[in-house]
Amino acid sequence: MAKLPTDISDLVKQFGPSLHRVPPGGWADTREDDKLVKTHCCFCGQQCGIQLRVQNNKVVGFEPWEDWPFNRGKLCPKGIKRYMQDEHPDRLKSPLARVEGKGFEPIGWDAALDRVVSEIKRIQERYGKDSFAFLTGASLTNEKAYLMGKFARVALQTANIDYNGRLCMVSSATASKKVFGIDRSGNPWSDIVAADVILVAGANISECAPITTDYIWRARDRGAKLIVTDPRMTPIARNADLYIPVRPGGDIGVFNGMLHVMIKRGWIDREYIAQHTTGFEEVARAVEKYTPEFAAKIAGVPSEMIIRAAELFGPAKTSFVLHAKGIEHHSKGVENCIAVMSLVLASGRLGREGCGYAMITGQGNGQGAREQGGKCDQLPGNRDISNPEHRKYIAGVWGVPEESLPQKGLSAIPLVEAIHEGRIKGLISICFNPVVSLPDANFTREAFDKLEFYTNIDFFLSETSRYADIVLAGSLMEEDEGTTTNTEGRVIRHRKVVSPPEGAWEDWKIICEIARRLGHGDKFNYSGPREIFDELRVASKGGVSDYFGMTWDKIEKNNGICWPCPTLDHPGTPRLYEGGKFGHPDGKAHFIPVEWRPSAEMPDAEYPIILTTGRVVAHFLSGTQTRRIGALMDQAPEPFCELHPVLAEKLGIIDDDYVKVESRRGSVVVHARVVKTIRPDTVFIPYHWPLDRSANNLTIRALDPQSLIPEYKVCAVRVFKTDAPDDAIASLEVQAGGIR
Ligand SMILES: Nc1nc2c(c(=O)[nH]1)N[C@H]1C(S)=C(S)[C@@H](COP(=O)(O)OP(=O)(O)OC[C@H]3O[C@@H](n4cnc5c(=O)[nH]c(N)nc54)[C@H](O)[C@@H]3O)O[C@H]1N2
Ligand SMILES: Nc1nc2c(c(=O)[nH]1)N[C@H]1C(S)=C(S)[C@@H](COP(=O)(O)OP(=O)(O)OC[C@H]3O[C@@H](n4cnc5c(=O)[nH]c(N)nc54)[C@H](O)[C@@H]3O)O[C@H]1N2
Ligand code: SF4
Ligand SMILES: [Mo]
Repeated sequence: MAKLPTDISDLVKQFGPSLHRVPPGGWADTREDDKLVKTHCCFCGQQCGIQLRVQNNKVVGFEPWEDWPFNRGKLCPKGIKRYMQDEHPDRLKSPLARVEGKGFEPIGWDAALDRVVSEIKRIQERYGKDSFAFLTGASLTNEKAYLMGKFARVALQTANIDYNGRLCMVSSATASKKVFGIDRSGNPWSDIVAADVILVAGANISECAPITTDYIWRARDRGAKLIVTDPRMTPIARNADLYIPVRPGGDIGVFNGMLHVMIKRGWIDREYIAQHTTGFEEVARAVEKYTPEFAAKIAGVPSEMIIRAAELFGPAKTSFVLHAKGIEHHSKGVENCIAVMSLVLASGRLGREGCGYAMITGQGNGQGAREQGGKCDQLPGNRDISNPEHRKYIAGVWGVPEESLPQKGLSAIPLVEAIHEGRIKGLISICFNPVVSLPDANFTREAFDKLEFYTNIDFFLSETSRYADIVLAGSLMEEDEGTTTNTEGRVIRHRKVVSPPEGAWEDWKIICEIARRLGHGDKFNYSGPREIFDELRVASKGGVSDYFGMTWDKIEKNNGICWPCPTLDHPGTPRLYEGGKFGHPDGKAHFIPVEWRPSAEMPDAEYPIILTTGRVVAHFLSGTQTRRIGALMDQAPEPFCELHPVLAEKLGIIDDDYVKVESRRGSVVVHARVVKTIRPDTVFIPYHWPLDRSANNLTIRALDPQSLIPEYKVCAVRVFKTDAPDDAIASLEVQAGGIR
């Protein structure tokens, strides 16, 4: 037997010096056609820096980008595996046309675009401009998001444009505007590290904002206390000083109860409140009845927990609140956010180091996309489409008469309802997979079946693309250049890493070409995203989210710039509300009283269990991208139903059994996962899967009346043990996208 080496130098002798001889400049320089490009992850709102490895115009791997300040080289499993999308065999490399009885067949661009344009014209002439709608997405760069808003209003002239951020950021955005006058997280993430107490409300930080975990750990290293509210003991909750297993929909109990105790014990900043806010007395009156005992009944937790939360948060010197969908995906999502914002405001701890709040941005450009005009009620610069002054300004930038700009149209769910009712006949969509992601999926599928014409721009054939008459082959993030605005409100540069494969086009080119064929070429005559950005800067000038003082070069030189940045010599604004200056015309923050009310569908004798839905770390949103990556599917191959051993025993279910989960709208059959980390009155299913495994077969189309976000986090279900579905394996294969 060969003698084993006893130290490293022996190893080197045995295997040769190449083991540790790195060529000058690193391995990347060993081949001329091999380079690393510094850019950002395409997935979540953390927008981590990453280096993509390119060989022969192909993305073949990645390296960490350790100098990018936000994530300092760290990545989550999705960031690590994202490069596997690029050369995926499912990648669309040509437009496709539906041929009756045959499925899809590739067709040329000219024929595809001709068909799209003639159908838009036919439907709009026959049924009116608004009968053709547009759904866009927040994974698009700022440049593309801006272009989509302009395209809908100038080329399609439809009021009915909305975006998938409607399912995501609108409750926090509405609340933040109402309370602080600005729709953005208040602070840079570095402020989390300097906080003495951190309250995480309804956010599965470790799985959904994984890099934020590192900021919280760094605060913990300084001795910071952590409070987490979530019906499930998520990984971050396991490390909390106080974990509050709130009943889904019960958060106002926790927040109003905490404020009640804070007022009683004198843990509020009366001077700050007097100087910088309005409306506190009304809120104080409203929370008077939220004694810990009363609040505890609403929250479904012991009153001691609410008192303890107030004791930790109330007297702290510095504090930070982070919230996400757990409190936002409700028919009272806006009120939930307002209630937690009241805690921040009453403490007077915001607008300075270690003091503030963040609504964690979900999608990669969740922040920027809504600012640039993808929402039915907004024009670029976070302007209001109903405000005559705002309309006039944007009409001027676009060179069209103000009267030609459509008014506010339908938001995403009412838009799909209008399709179902036959009021909307045609649809174009980009960067949105509603058949998987909208609530009440059976209803959504019926609606898409009714469209006279539907075209979709994607780089994979998504479940929604399957309803299209024409599918247009668009581009991946790394196949184009532009900017996104991360969860801190920081605008960052995405590099063009490779060109789209032959036969696919950059998204912006597709849209500009459709606009040209519709007769609006003069307004869409761009040489590329840089030129679009320059127009966007002007369009945002003077708006709340002012990008005018940014250029791509300046953004790059500064590792990103936070808006507002009104002039070229302005450094940007990482921290809002310094010195107690808020976004409302009176310069103050506005307290707003909120009362708890039940969710739209509460459990009853027929459907006695609460279903809540959400995510797992390995998959992204509707899964179109991550279900195609074998390494991520290995980590999370299929959905499951999490339930507590007490509930499982009552239902005669053991771990790994197949269970049928049924609501008034539909059902799914999935494996049971019996865990002690969930409330016994609640079950949880992640929603990244389609068809018979889709959590959205079960969810309800109830909306928050202000933000119009769906209530994904509460509906009533029943659960029982069942046999394996006949096609369990086949169905998994379909869901993986066919080919891995
Ligand atoms: N891995 C992964 N990361 C992602 C995404 C992804 O798809 N996958 N998507 C990105 C996007 S777009 C978004 S919006 C974010 C979402 O990020 P999160 O909001 O953190 O994720 P969710 O899983 O939707 O919900 C968070 C938690 O809310 C809890 N919850 C449910 N009901 C309630 C309630 O009534 N009150 C409270 N307090 N908590 C409740 C759930 O148990 C869950 O743990 O993640 C982003 N990051
Ligand atoms: N039950 C339940 N449902 C939910 C949620 C929940 O918690 N529970 N969460 C909701 C939330 S927060 C969100 S954000 C939504 C998300 O829901 P969707 O927005 O529908 O999900 P995505 O998977 O992002 O869909 C985007 C599609 O666009 C494509 N795409 C991505 N980037 C680009 C691009 O740059 N160009 C082009 N042309 N195409 C692109 C992808 O391939 C994919 O097919 O889901 C919502 N649905
Ligand atoms: S998915 Fe989010 S946390 Fe993960 S690497 Fe990408 S940007 Fe970072
Ligand atoms: Mo989201």
